This record gives sequence, structure tokens and C-alpha cells, in this order.
Amino acid sequence: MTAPIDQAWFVAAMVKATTDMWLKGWDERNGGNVSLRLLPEDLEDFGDLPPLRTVALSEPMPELADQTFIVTGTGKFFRNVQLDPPANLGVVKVAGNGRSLDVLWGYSDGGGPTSELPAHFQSHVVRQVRTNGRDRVVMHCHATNLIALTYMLELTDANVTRALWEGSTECLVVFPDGVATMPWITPGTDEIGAETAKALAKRPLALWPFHGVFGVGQTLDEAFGLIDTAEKSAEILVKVLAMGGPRQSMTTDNLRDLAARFAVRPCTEAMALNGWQLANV
Ligand code: 2HA
Ligand code: ZN
Repeated sequence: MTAPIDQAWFVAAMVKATTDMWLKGWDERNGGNVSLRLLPEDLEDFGDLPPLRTVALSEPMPELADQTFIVTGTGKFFRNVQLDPPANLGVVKVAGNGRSLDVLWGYSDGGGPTSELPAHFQSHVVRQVRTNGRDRVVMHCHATNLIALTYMLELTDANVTRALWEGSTECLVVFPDGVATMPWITPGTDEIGAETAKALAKRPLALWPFHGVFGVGQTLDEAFGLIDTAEKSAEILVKVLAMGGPRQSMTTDNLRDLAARFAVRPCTEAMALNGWQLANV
């Protein structure tokens, strides 16, 4: 007897992640998208999964050949995922030649994977290399305070990292490799996908100015927790700026003590700064 995929742990986990993201206020309307790489053992209870249909990829992804993912659907509202998982999510397998996807489950009303699939897939490629195959999740959302900060901070990786580290003591421990930034680029394009992957090749978080954030991790909980931690720090920084700006903060010595206590190696560019600064206009 094979079980229906609707009952798989990874469908429940995607429902939980997308529902929590909606409740956090990170995913208005159809904002946000999530992909989770599935392992052969995740699928073995579900028998043969003949392709329901095939979707072309905008650029070939030979590095992901034969890999399977569960991905949120294009145009879908995270609010609604819990009401109808098979309409709002899909399981897709990259073809052996990397040029197309087979839909194995979901997108039941005829839709397809997220418009940000190029950014997800290119990011999966670089994170698999960076983490020896451990990272399985790419998560994008419109976390309000992180977006707000992109209007204010000087947009270099070191400066944004330093600001978010100083915004809350746990941040340096949770993301010692820091936060990447990039210029504004049209969403849904291969170009923003390439820039995002370049950013995530060395850091686990990438800010899209005036738009949102990408976070990665081994599990949905890890990617969610990472974005949640950065967004909490951003919320504090937004309040601090609204109160007239910081009068005091953690020092470089404080950050060094934190790194030593929790045995992390914080990125040197952000440690080398003396505080953080607003964009020059
Ligand atoms: O899926 O968030 O960036 C909607 C978006 C596009
Ligand atoms: Zn978006």
C-alpha cells in the first residue's frame, strides 16, 4: 500500500512554514516563495510517481538533474496554503538533461512553480556546494523591517551585517557569515537569480533592496528561524532609528567576546567596521 503524498511530512512542514510566514506578516497577497529539496527516502513511501505534466525551465539547471523539490505555486497566497495544499504547492523533479521539470504532485488547478524559481534553483546549486549537500531549503519573503532598513542603511554586506549584529545580541551567533546585499533588480528574472546565488554562495541571507529577503538552511525551521532572527533585529533597529538613532551599542570587543563564547567565526569585513552607517544622500 502506498500513502498519498498529501499526508507526507514535507507537505505538513510546508503548510506550517507558509502559514507561520503569513501570520508573521511577511507574505501579503502572493508575496514570498519556498522550496525544499526532497531526498529519495522522503519519497519512497509514495510508490511510482508518474509525471503529470512537464514545465520548461527558463535556463537549464544540469547541476540539479534528477533532484526533487516541493515548491510553492506561482501566484498563490500563503494565507491559503493550509486550506488546499495540493493547489498551492507542487512536487517537481528536474529532468536528467536539466532542461525541464516533471510535475509529480500538486499545482492541482493547473498552475506551476513560483516565478522566482530561477533564484531558488541557482541558490540551491551554490548552497549544495557550500554546505556539502546539507542545505535543502531556500525561503523568500517580504519581511517588513528588513525591507524598511534597505531604504536607510548604506547597502554594503559589511555595513548591513554590522547593523543587524548590533540590533540584537543573538544575531552574530545565528548568522556569523553575515548578510549579503545587491542592487535593485527586476524580480522573477534569471539575472536576479544569478545575483542572489552569488550572494548566498558566501552568506545565508540576502537582502533584495525595497523588496524582501532570501534565507537558506538545512530545514524549513532553520531557514525560518534565520529570517525571523534577522527580522527581529531589523525591527529593533527601525524603532531605534525612529527614536532618533542609537546613543550606544555593542562594541567590537563585545562582538569578539560573543564570537569566542559561542565558537563562531564572524565575517571579518563586518568585524573590521566601527559601527554602522546610514546611506549617504
Ligand atoms: O512570489 O514574492 O518576488 C511573489 C514574490 C516575487
Ligand atoms: Zn518577493
